[in-house]
Amino acid sequence: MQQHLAQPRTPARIPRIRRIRTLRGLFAATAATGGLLAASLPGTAGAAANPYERGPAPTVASIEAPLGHYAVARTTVARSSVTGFGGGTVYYPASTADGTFGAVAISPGFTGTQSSIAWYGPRLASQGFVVFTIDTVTVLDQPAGRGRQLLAALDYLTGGTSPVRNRIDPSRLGVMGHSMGGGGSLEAAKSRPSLKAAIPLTGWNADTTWPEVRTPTLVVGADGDTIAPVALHSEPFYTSLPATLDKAYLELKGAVHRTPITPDTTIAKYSVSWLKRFIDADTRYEQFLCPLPAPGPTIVEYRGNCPHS
Ligand code: 9J3
Ligand code: ZN
Repeated sequence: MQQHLAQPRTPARIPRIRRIRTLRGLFAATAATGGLLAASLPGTAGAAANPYERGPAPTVASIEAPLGHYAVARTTVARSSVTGFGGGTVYYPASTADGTFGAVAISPGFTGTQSSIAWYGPRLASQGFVVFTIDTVTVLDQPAGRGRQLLAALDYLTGGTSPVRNRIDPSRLGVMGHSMGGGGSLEAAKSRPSLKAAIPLTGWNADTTWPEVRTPTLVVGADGDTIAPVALHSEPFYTSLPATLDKAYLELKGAVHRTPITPDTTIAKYSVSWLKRFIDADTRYEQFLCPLPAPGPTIVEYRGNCPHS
Protein backbone atom coordinates (compact mmCIF):
# COMPACT_ATOMS: atom_id res chain seq x y z
CA MET A 1 0.00 0.00 0.00
CA GLN A 2 2.70 2.48 0.99
CA GLN A 3 4.82 1.99 -2.09
CA HIS A 4 1.82 2.81 -4.24
CA LEU A 5 1.35 6.11 -2.43
CA ALA A 6 5.06 6.88 -2.68
CA GLN A 7 5.24 6.29 -6.41
CA PRO A 8 3.55 8.96 -8.54
CA ARG A 9 1.42 7.13 -11.06
CA THR A 10 -0.23 8.26 -14.24
CA PRO A 11 -3.71 9.28 -13.12
CA ALA A 12 -5.19 8.84 -16.59
CA ARG A 13 -8.23 6.88 -15.46
CA ILE A 14 -8.67 8.40 -12.03
CA PRO A 15 -10.85 11.53 -11.95
CA ARG A 16 -8.98 14.51 -10.51
CA ILE A 17 -11.69 15.30 -7.95
CA ARG A 18 -11.50 11.75 -6.56
CA ARG A 19 -7.72 11.92 -6.18
CA ILE A 20 -8.00 15.14 -4.23
CA ARG A 21 -10.68 13.71 -2.00
CA THR A 22 -8.58 10.61 -1.34
CA LEU A 23 -5.53 12.65 -0.43
CA ARG A 24 -7.56 14.95 1.81
CA GLY A 25 -8.98 11.89 3.49
CA LEU A 26 -5.50 10.57 4.07
CA PHE A 27 -4.29 13.83 5.60
CA ALA A 28 -7.41 14.11 7.73
CA ALA A 29 -6.93 10.57 9.06
CA THR A 30 -3.26 11.24 9.80
CA ALA A 31 -4.07 14.46 11.60
CA ALA A 32 -6.78 12.77 13.65
CA THR A 33 -4.43 9.96 14.68
CA GLY A 34 -1.70 12.42 15.61
CA GLY A 35 -4.16 14.46 17.63
CA LEU A 36 -5.45 11.43 19.50
CA LEU A 37 -1.95 10.25 20.39
CA ALA A 38 -0.87 13.73 21.44
CA ALA A 39 -3.90 13.96 23.68
CA SER A 40 -3.26 10.60 25.33
CA LEU A 41 0.48 11.09 25.70
CA PRO A 42 1.03 14.53 27.24
CA GLY A 43 4.36 16.07 26.34
CA THR A 44 4.81 14.09 23.13
CA ALA A 45 4.16 15.33 19.64
CA GLY A 46 2.79 11.97 18.39
CA ALA A 47 3.63 8.31 18.06
CA ALA A 48 7.22 7.48 19.00
CA ALA A 49 9.23 5.96 16.16
CA ASN A 50 9.89 2.23 16.50
CA PRO A 51 13.50 1.99 17.78
CA TYR A 52 13.85 -1.53 16.34
CA GLU A 53 13.14 -0.70 12.70
CA ARG A 54 16.15 -1.47 10.52
CA GLY A 55 16.63 -0.73 6.83
CA PRO A 56 14.51 1.14 4.32
CA ALA A 57 10.75 0.85 3.86
CA PRO A 58 10.07 -2.58 2.35
CA THR A 59 8.55 -3.40 -1.02
CA VAL A 60 7.53 -6.72 -2.58
CA ALA A 61 10.79 -6.55 -4.55
CA SER A 62 12.88 -5.97 -1.41
CA ILE A 63 11.43 -8.95 0.51
CA GLU A 64 11.78 -11.22 -2.53
CA ALA A 65 15.33 -10.16 -3.35
CA PRO A 66 18.17 -12.69 -2.93
CA LEU A 67 19.98 -10.10 -0.84
CA GLY A 68 18.67 -7.20 1.19
CA HIS A 69 19.93 -3.79 2.27
CA TYR A 70 22.89 -4.80 4.46
CA ALA A 71 26.26 -6.13 3.37
CA VAL A 72 26.82 -9.39 5.26
CA ALA A 73 29.88 -10.59 7.16
CA ARG A 74 30.31 -14.07 8.59
CA THR A 75 32.27 -15.83 11.25
CA THR A 76 32.69 -19.49 12.05
CA VAL A 77 32.02 -20.86 15.54
CA ALA A 78 34.01 -24.06 15.99
CA ARG A 79 32.23 -27.09 17.42
CA SER A 80 35.13 -27.49 19.86
CA SER A 81 34.59 -23.97 21.25
CA VAL A 82 31.00 -24.47 22.47
CA THR A 83 28.82 -26.75 24.55
CA GLY A 84 25.18 -27.67 24.11
CA PHE A 85 25.17 -27.53 20.31
CA GLY A 86 27.58 -28.27 17.49
CA GLY A 87 28.93 -24.85 16.52
CA GLY A 88 27.93 -23.14 13.31
CA THR A 89 28.23 -20.01 11.22
CA VAL A 90 27.13 -16.52 12.22
CA TYR A 91 25.99 -14.20 9.43
CA TYR A 92 25.52 -10.56 10.42
CA PRO A 93 25.19 -7.07 8.97
CA ALA A 94 28.73 -5.80 8.53
CA SER A 95 27.88 -2.26 9.55
CA THR A 96 27.51 -1.12 13.16
CA ALA A 97 26.04 2.24 12.10
CA ASP A 98 22.42 1.15 12.70
CA GLY A 99 22.92 -0.15 16.24
CA THR A 100 22.02 -3.66 17.36
CA PHE A 101 19.91 -6.27 15.58
CA GLY A 102 17.61 -9.08 16.58
CA ALA A 103 19.06 -12.59 16.25
CA VAL A 104 17.79 -15.91 14.88
CA ALA A 105 19.18 -19.41 15.40
CA ILE A 106 18.36 -22.03 12.75
CA SER A 107 18.61 -25.82 13.09
CA PRO A 108 18.99 -28.36 10.29
CA GLY A 109 16.89 -31.53 10.13
CA PHE A 110 17.59 -35.18 10.94
CA THR A 111 20.91 -36.30 9.35
CA GLY A 112 21.46 -32.73 8.11
CA THR A 113 24.22 -30.23 8.81
CA GLN A 114 24.37 -26.45 8.70
CA SER A 115 25.03 -26.64 4.96
CA SER A 116 21.37 -27.61 4.44
CA ILE A 117 20.20 -24.30 5.93
CA ALA A 118 23.13 -22.11 4.85
CA TRP A 119 21.09 -20.09 2.35
CA TYR A 120 19.09 -18.47 5.17
CA GLY A 121 22.30 -16.91 6.54
CA PRO A 122 23.02 -14.20 3.97
CA ARG A 123 19.38 -13.98 2.93
CA LEU A 124 18.09 -13.03 6.39
CA ALA A 125 21.21 -11.25 7.68
CA SER A 126 21.14 -8.89 4.70
CA GLN A 127 17.69 -7.79 5.83
CA GLY A 128 19.03 -6.81 9.26
CA PHE A 129 19.34 -9.83 11.57
CA VAL A 130 22.19 -11.73 13.16
CA VAL A 131 21.65 -15.28 11.90
CA PHE A 132 23.23 -18.39 13.42
CA THR A 133 23.01 -21.53 11.28
CA ILE A 134 24.01 -24.33 13.61
CA ASP A 135 25.24 -27.87 13.54
CA THR A 136 23.72 -30.19 16.11
CA VAL A 137 25.63 -32.32 18.62
CA THR A 138 24.83 -35.38 16.52
CA VAL A 139 22.98 -35.48 13.22
CA LEU A 140 20.55 -37.98 14.78
CA ASP A 141 19.35 -35.64 17.56
CA GLN A 142 15.58 -35.57 18.02
CA PRO A 143 13.37 -32.44 17.99
CA ALA A 144 13.50 -31.86 21.76
CA GLY A 145 17.30 -31.94 21.65
CA ARG A 146 17.33 -29.61 18.67
CA GLY A 147 15.11 -27.22 20.63
CA ARG A 148 17.54 -27.17 23.55
CA GLN A 149 20.41 -26.69 21.13
CA LEU A 150 18.73 -23.71 19.45
CA LEU A 151 18.46 -22.09 22.89
CA ALA A 152 22.09 -22.96 23.72
CA ALA A 153 23.10 -21.36 20.43
CA LEU A 154 21.18 -18.16 21.26
CA ASP A 155 22.71 -18.12 24.73
CA TYR A 156 26.16 -18.46 23.20
CA LEU A 157 25.41 -15.72 20.66
CA THR A 158 24.36 -13.23 23.34
CA GLY A 159 26.89 -14.36 25.96
CA GLY A 160 30.29 -13.14 27.09
CA THR A 161 32.43 -15.08 24.64
CA SER A 162 30.34 -14.36 21.55
CA PRO A 163 32.16 -12.54 18.74
CA VAL A 164 28.92 -10.71 17.87
CA ARG A 165 27.34 -10.04 21.27
CA ASN A 166 27.68 -6.26 20.90
CA ARG A 167 25.77 -6.40 17.62
CA ILE A 168 22.72 -8.14 19.13
CA ASP A 169 19.76 -6.95 21.15
CA PRO A 170 19.46 -9.95 23.52
CA SER A 171 15.79 -9.22 24.18
CA ARG A 172 14.80 -9.83 20.53
CA LEU A 173 15.52 -13.41 19.52
CA GLY A 174 13.91 -16.02 17.29
CA VAL A 175 14.23 -19.60 16.10
CA MET A 176 13.77 -21.48 12.86
CA GLY A 177 14.50 -24.97 11.64
CA HIS A 178 13.96 -27.56 8.95
CA SER A 179 12.07 -30.78 9.62
CA MET A 180 13.13 -32.10 13.06
CA GLY A 181 14.85 -28.71 13.40
CA GLY A 182 11.45 -27.10 12.78
CA GLY A 183 10.02 -29.40 15.42
CA GLY A 184 12.89 -28.15 17.56
CA SER A 185 11.91 -24.53 16.96
CA LEU A 186 8.50 -25.29 18.49
CA GLU A 187 10.20 -26.99 21.45
CA ALA A 188 12.42 -23.93 21.94
CA ALA A 189 9.47 -21.54 21.85
CA LYS A 190 7.52 -23.70 24.28
CA SER A 191 10.33 -23.65 26.81
CA ARG A 192 11.31 -20.00 26.31
CA PRO A 193 8.24 -17.81 25.87
CA SER A 194 10.36 -14.65 25.65
CA LEU A 195 11.30 -15.63 22.08
CA LYS A 196 9.76 -13.17 19.62
CA ALA A 197 9.32 -15.41 16.57
CA ALA A 198 9.42 -19.07 15.54
CA ILE A 199 9.31 -20.54 12.03
CA PRO A 200 9.18 -24.33 11.61
CA LEU A 201 9.90 -25.24 7.96
CA THR A 202 8.28 -28.52 6.90
CA GLY A 203 8.52 -29.29 10.61
CA TRP A 204 8.42 -32.78 12.06
CA ASN A 205 7.59 -33.62 15.67
CA ALA A 206 5.95 -36.61 17.37
CA ASP A 207 4.31 -34.02 19.65
CA THR A 208 1.76 -32.37 17.37
CA THR A 209 0.05 -30.13 19.95
CA TRP A 210 1.47 -26.74 20.91
CA PRO A 211 -1.06 -24.86 23.07
CA GLU A 212 1.79 -23.84 25.42
CA VAL A 213 3.51 -21.62 22.84
CA ARG A 214 3.38 -17.85 23.41
CA THR A 215 5.77 -16.90 20.60
CA PRO A 216 4.35 -15.63 17.29
CA THR A 217 4.76 -18.63 14.97
CA LEU A 218 4.73 -19.00 11.20
CA VAL A 219 4.23 -22.68 10.30
CA VAL A 220 5.46 -23.53 6.79
CA GLY A 221 4.34 -26.78 5.19
CA ALA A 222 4.74 -28.35 1.73
CA ASP A 223 1.80 -29.82 -0.17
CA GLY A 224 3.84 -32.77 -1.48
CA ASP A 225 5.63 -33.62 1.79
CA THR A 226 5.59 -37.40 2.33
CA ILE A 227 8.11 -37.35 5.23
CA ALA A 228 6.26 -34.83 7.40
CA PRO A 229 2.84 -34.75 5.72
CA VAL A 230 1.09 -31.48 6.54
CA ALA A 231 -2.03 -33.32 7.75
CA LEU A 232 0.08 -35.06 10.42
CA HIS A 233 2.54 -32.27 11.32
CA SER A 234 2.29 -28.65 10.12
CA GLU A 235 -1.52 -28.45 10.14
CA PRO A 236 -1.98 -29.84 13.67
CA PHE A 237 0.95 -27.69 14.83
CA TYR A 238 -0.82 -24.60 13.52
CA THR A 239 -4.29 -25.58 14.69
CA SER A 240 -3.12 -26.42 18.22
CA LEU A 241 -1.33 -23.09 18.73
CA PRO A 242 -3.49 -20.75 20.84
CA ALA A 243 -6.27 -19.00 18.93
CA THR A 244 -5.18 -15.74 20.54
CA LEU A 245 -1.57 -16.09 19.33
CA ASP A 246 -0.18 -14.30 16.31
CA LYS A 247 0.20 -17.37 14.10
CA ALA A 248 0.08 -18.29 10.44
CA TYR A 249 0.11 -21.38 8.26
CA LEU A 250 1.76 -21.16 4.84
CA GLU A 251 1.39 -24.24 2.65
CA LEU A 252 3.80 -24.21 -0.28
CA LYS A 253 2.51 -25.40 -3.64
CA GLY A 254 4.39 -27.98 -5.70
CA ALA A 255 6.80 -28.42 -2.81
CA VAL A 256 8.33 -31.34 -0.94
CA HIS A 257 9.90 -32.06 2.43
CA ARG A 258 13.29 -30.81 1.35
CA THR A 259 12.09 -27.68 -0.47
CA PRO A 260 13.21 -25.48 2.48
CA ILE A 261 16.86 -26.52 2.12
CA THR A 262 17.39 -24.65 -1.16
CA PRO A 263 16.69 -20.96 -1.81
CA ASP A 264 12.96 -20.35 -2.13
CA THR A 265 11.46 -16.92 -2.72
CA THR A 266 8.13 -17.67 -1.04
CA ILE A 267 9.73 -19.04 2.11
CA ALA A 268 12.11 -16.08 2.19
CA LYS A 269 9.57 -13.31 1.70
CA TYR A 270 7.22 -14.54 4.41
CA SER A 271 10.05 -15.45 6.78
CA VAL A 272 11.57 -11.99 6.39
CA SER A 273 8.17 -10.39 6.94
CA TRP A 274 7.44 -12.55 10.01
CA LEU A 275 10.84 -11.91 11.61
CA LYS A 276 10.62 -8.18 10.88
CA ARG A 277 7.07 -7.94 12.17
CA PHE A 278 7.67 -9.85 15.41
CA ILE A 279 11.39 -9.56 16.25
CA ASP A 280 11.62 -5.92 15.22
CA ALA A 281 7.93 -5.04 15.82
CA ASP A 282 8.23 -3.46 12.39
CA THR A 283 4.68 -2.76 11.29
CA ARG A 284 5.95 -1.70 7.85
CA TYR A 285 5.92 -5.45 7.09
CA GLU A 286 2.32 -6.00 8.19
CA GLN A 287 1.23 -5.22 4.61
CA PHE A 288 2.77 -8.52 3.43
CA LEU A 289 1.03 -10.60 6.13
CA CYS A 290 -2.39 -8.96 6.37
CA PRO A 291 -4.77 -9.21 4.67
CA LEU A 292 -3.81 -12.86 4.41
CA PRO A 293 -1.83 -13.71 1.26
CA ALA A 294 -4.02 -15.30 -1.41
CA PRO A 295 -3.41 -18.73 -2.90
CA GLY A 296 -1.35 -18.52 -6.08
CA PRO A 297 1.35 -20.21 -8.12
CA THR A 298 3.50 -20.99 -5.06
CA ILE A 299 0.89 -21.00 -2.28
CA VAL A 300 -1.81 -23.64 -1.79
CA GLU A 301 -3.20 -22.07 1.33
CA TYR A 302 -2.37 -19.34 3.84
CA ARG A 303 -4.18 -19.19 7.18
CA GLY A 304 -3.70 -16.78 10.03
CA ASN A 305 -5.16 -14.17 12.30
CA CYS A 306 -5.34 -10.58 11.10
CA PRO A 307 -4.59 -7.91 11.99
CA HIS A 308 -1.62 -8.89 14.16
CA SER A 309 -1.67 -7.63 17.71
O1 9J3 B 1 15.18 -35.35 4.33
C1 9J3 B 1 15.45 -34.70 5.36
O2 9J3 B 1 16.13 -33.68 5.30
C2 9J3 B 1 14.91 -35.20 6.70
C3 9J3 B 1 15.04 -34.20 7.79
C4 9J3 B 1 14.16 -34.54 8.98
O3 9J3 B 1 14.33 -34.03 10.07
O4 9J3 B 1 13.19 -35.51 8.82
C5 9J3 B 1 12.35 -35.76 9.92
C6 9J3 B 1 11.65 -37.05 9.79
ZN1 ZN C 1 2.15 -30.91 22.83
